[in-house]
Amino acid sequence: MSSAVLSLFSQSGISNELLSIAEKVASDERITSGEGVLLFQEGSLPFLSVLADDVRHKINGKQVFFNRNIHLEPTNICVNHCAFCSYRRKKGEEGCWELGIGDLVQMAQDHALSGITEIHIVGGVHPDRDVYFYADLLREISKIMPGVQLKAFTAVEIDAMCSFASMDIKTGLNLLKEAGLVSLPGGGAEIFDETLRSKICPDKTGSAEWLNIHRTAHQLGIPTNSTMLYGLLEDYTHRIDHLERLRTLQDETGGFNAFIPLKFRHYNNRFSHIEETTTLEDLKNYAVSRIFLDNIPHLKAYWPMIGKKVAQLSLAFGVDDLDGTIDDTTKIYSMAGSEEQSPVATTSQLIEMIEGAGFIAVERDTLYKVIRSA
Ligand code: V47
Ligand code: SF4
Repeated sequence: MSSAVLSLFSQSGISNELLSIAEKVASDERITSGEGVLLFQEGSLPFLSVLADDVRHKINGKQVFFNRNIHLEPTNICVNHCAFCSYRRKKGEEGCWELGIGDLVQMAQDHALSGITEIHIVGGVHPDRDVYFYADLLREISKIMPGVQLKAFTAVEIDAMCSFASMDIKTGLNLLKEAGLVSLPGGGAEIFDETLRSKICPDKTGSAEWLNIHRTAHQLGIPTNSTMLYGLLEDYTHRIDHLERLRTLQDETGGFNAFIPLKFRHYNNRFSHIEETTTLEDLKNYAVSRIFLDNIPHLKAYWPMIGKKVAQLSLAFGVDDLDGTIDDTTKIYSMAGSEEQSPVATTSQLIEMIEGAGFIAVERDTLYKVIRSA
């Protein structure tokens, strides 16, 4: 951020506190939790956009990443009862599914010629499926698609599948790594504040254990993503507390590739009475996340959750990654009411979204190795 921009800020009548945050960001100084909360409370959208763009520029320049991927969702049968979930079903209930290894391998095979570089695998916590089952699944997919990277299983699924096999997390992650696991997705983090967590997902893996599973993955050389579910009961101090816990772990391990804010979608779940956040709030949340998480390289707008239009807008608020082509292979967000009811994006659509916003489109693999830059 140039000194001209800083002097414009100082002439614009913003408070000394906000000006001091802008100066810190300009000189690569980390902001405190209190300053993060203040940005949420008092930062105007144009102000936040300038600061977030400054941070994204220093880390990623004008590059915006995307990849070619599909999702596999082995089952929506789940032992947990997260109150925000529109997707979970009980065994035998209408609308439940449980796909076997053969079905899932066939679904992967159906995309073998489409040029995908990643398969993202997440689902419910099925009571009868342990880490050996999922290692077999990874092994079978790797056999037929050896060049495709497998980003699979939230920390919540890892926790349960290892415990069902009476295996510790480190041994379980090593088994999955040997079977082809390349990275963990960021799901299951929800909101780390323990009081809120007990209200929205009481039986899920706790916050400390979620962080510990990611720490163990990083120590084993498995990079991971991170998420935050927002727009559900929390206030700004809870969001900053969540970001602070991620920033602290990242200082320790450096293993997080990306942070993905997940907007609460309210269709057909136990929190349907809660209004969804506004687009303004979503953009503010991207910007403050970018400014606060100075040590996580990528900020992703997951378009099947937020919609393509807002995903494109978010590029002006620090976002540098739009995720992938998806090819209509995920149901989590369509079942929760996203405007993207059959999420598909061609590579040319993603490139148009990125270039249309004035950035350079870069196709990446799961680990952010550049495949192709426009
Ligand atoms: O953990 C479930 C969230 C997550 C709702 O790592 C909901 O690249 C909002 O983590 N409203 C799973 N959110 C999805 C996920 C993810 C998605 C895309 C990319 C990556 C990545 C990770 O979905 C769950 C939960 O936080 N979720 N229901 C809902 N109604
Ligand atoms: Fe199960 Fe995941 Fe839904 Fe929670 S969010 S009920 S863990 S499928």
